[in-house]
Amino acid sequence: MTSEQLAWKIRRHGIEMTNLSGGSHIGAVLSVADIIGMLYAEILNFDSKNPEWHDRDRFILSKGHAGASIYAALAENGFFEVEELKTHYQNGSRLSGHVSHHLPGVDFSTGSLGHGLSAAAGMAYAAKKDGKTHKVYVVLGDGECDEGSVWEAALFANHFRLNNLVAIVDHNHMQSLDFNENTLEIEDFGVKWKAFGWNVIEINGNNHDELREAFRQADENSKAESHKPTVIIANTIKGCGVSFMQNDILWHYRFPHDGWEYDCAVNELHEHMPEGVEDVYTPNGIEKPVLPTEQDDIGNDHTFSYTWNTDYPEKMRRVAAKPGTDEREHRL
Ligand SMILES: Cc1ncc(C[n+]2csc(CCOP(=O)(O)OP(=O)(O)O)c2C)c(N)n1
Ligand SMILES: [Mg+2]
Repeated sequence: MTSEQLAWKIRRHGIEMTNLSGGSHIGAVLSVADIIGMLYAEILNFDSKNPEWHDRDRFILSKGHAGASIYAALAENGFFEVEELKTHYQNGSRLSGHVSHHLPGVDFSTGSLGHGLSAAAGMAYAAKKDGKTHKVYVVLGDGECDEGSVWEAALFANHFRLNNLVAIVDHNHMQSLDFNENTLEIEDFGVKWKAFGWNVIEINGNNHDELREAFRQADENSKAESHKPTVIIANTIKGCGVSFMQNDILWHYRFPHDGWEYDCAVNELHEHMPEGVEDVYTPNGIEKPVLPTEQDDIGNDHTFSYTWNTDYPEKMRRVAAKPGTDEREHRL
């Protein structure tokens, strides 16, 4: 499966899983889908039939609230049945809302932000001590980088020259309740990582060519004399792939409800479905989608009151009338 196909499947599963469960964090799942798609399609060394294989690359999704993304990637790679994804967030399910290491293929439980880089640095340190050549990859949220423990781990990784460690920051400029710049100023982000001794690569994290090239460069870096760890600052769009969820803080916690929210999200994904992909839930999209009305609270950026009441209902009618139209916008 290509990285684009896997990223699309992660998005489609994410919509279904959050719709079925009433679970949160779909914006965070859509934001990170391309990064996870690339990692599981092309970068990580693993064996789904032998998840404990000692020489596998280690992976930690430190922004563990986006657990649906990793569950989808693991199921699509044969760690467990795709059917089990429907149990996400249900009582007794192995697929808890936040990432659980009780699942095959998961190396570390996350959800309490700020711990993944420390654990990854420890794994990378241990691998070096043991003379092992596998790598350690960790994905962090940018809001998560407000946690002091992230920077302590960053110092540690540089001090011990952990060139077998690659951190990827999903830099969508948002956290749970607001934009990062309104919460705690963290720019100039790349300069900060560099000052902590890391190689820094900055890319568009929703672009697969740029992601592929960044991981290739990170691999080159790991062989360089300096022995520095590498961070990939992946500039992304929170909610990427569903226009009315993009850059709207509402979709950090809200799930796609039955009706126009679910129908329009599915049909928007279908407009950009890569060749060779099958949608196991709605193979042809939704033929007669419920559309939003003027009264529906849609397409509104809920961060600022002056950005509410945008023209999404009208926009969606146009998209429905003209398949293939891409009306996505980037806030920045
Ligand atoms: C230690 C801790 N504090 C608070 C939370 C609640 N929380 C869940 S997601 C989130 C926002 C995270 O933002 P970011 O890291 O930027 O991730 P994004 O969803 O934007 O990808 C917060 C504060 C948490 N999970 N852990
Ligand atoms: Mg964020």
